[in-house]
Amino acid sequence: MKKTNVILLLADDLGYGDLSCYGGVGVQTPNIDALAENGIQFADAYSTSAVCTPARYSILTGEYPFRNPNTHILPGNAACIINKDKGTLPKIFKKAGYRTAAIGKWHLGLGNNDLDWNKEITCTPNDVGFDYSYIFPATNDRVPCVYIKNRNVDNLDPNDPIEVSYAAECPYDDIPTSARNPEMLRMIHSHGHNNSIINGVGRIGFMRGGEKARWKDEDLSEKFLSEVKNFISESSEQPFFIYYALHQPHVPRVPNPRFAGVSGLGPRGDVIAEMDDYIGQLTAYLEQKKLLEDTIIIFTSDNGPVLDDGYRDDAERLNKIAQHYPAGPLRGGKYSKFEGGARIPLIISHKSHINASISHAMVSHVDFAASFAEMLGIDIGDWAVDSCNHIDAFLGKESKGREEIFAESLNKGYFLRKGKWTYMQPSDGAQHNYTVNIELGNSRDPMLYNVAYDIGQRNNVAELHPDIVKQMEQRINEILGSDKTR
Ligand code: NG6
Ligand code: CA
Repeated sequence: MKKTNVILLLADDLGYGDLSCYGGVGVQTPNIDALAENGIQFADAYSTSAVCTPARYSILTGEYPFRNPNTHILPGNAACIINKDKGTLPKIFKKAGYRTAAIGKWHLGLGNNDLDWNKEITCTPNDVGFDYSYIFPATNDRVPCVYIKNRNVDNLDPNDPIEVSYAAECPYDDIPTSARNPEMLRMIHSHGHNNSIINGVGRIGFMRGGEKARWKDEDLSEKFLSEVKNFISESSEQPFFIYYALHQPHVPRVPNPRFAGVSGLGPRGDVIAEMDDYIGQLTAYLEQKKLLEDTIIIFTSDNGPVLDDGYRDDAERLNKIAQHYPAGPLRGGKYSKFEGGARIPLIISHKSHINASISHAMVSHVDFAASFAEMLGIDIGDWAVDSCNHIDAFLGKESKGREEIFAESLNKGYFLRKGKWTYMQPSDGAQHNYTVNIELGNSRDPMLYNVAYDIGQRNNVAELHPDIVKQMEQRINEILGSDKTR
């Protein structure tokens, strides 16, 4: 019998309160809700970081981000931070005979410090365990705004080579920038995002050339889904694993015109509706191919939500009017050490195999590697040193997950959850980031919350429980000083 296919859908900056099945007010995500109707919806699932690159690093390697000093938000021309000989999630699937693909956002770097966009790229997803890849390099707000197919920029005209720079000043005097050509902008930045103008939107970084290869934000969803469908249709002989990294609702939020205005929440709500629609199309395609019952679909997000992440797209005002709180009941959001930073939605769906339920098992993205290895009967040896097998919790056969959750905020502040307690290490640094309007969870005093009944982290009870504070602090240091936690 052919093994069960796995599709891992990873949204970008989608919050714990952004789905209707998670109780999100003012949003409708019927297709994602339908996944939950055939699956387990996790209430206590976490990524390992409140920002993207480190969170994705853990999903793919089964390691906490602190083990790799390069796990910070990468520029679009960064080198690949996953070593070629590292054990990875896709390699586990490959060992078990799967075809593997990475489609969508990458943001883990490309090349080996030798990146030339006009040549074959020496390190791409294809070097870390994927048979096929169709990605954009970093984020949708960072240059270069092109697709990479396996090892090359797709649709590159050799007579129009690409140059990319992340210098503070624009090194090219013949390209449009937000400073020089504000008349070309159709979306105004609130912070950053004032370098190259691509498709009417200011980006981070400068890019010259590659006109024909540039994506249109409006077309990203269609392009990625068609790549996913092609990969599925070419995989009839073998089971497949697809890492499908959606770009929504990360900024800039530019939906296809079909979705403009549909949500009433402005572009952020519209791109969530767009994402949901494409997930519905994916499910319909699997059903049509008679593959839905042979495919585990995982839906999750890399980190918590943000409203104003650098463009004036009216998200704050419209969400407030609709009383839509992207982080749901959680405090903080993207970048933060509060729960809103790394507690994320997670749904694992497998039609006809899983009875729908809500799970309170504590689970972490870092465990995908060891858990799927167990499911596939693969010995991971000394790979994925922080990844533990919780496949039964993931598939709803067990109500208990991990003993502890360990994750980091933007500037590598750490928090540890054990049972009902979430402890946040003291740190210097701003308490509030006023540009994104998020509480960062930095405090010179230790913070301890009983999240079982104070999910919104309103009562810091550290002073009442010095013994627990001490144990939690010790455990964080033990983890940070260890070679492995598995
Ligand atoms: C920040 C960007 C933000 C976003 C983030 C990465 C500015 C002012 N802000 O530096 O817009 O791109 O990086 O997001 O440039 S992530 O989800 O990929 O981690
Ligand atoms: Ca993200």
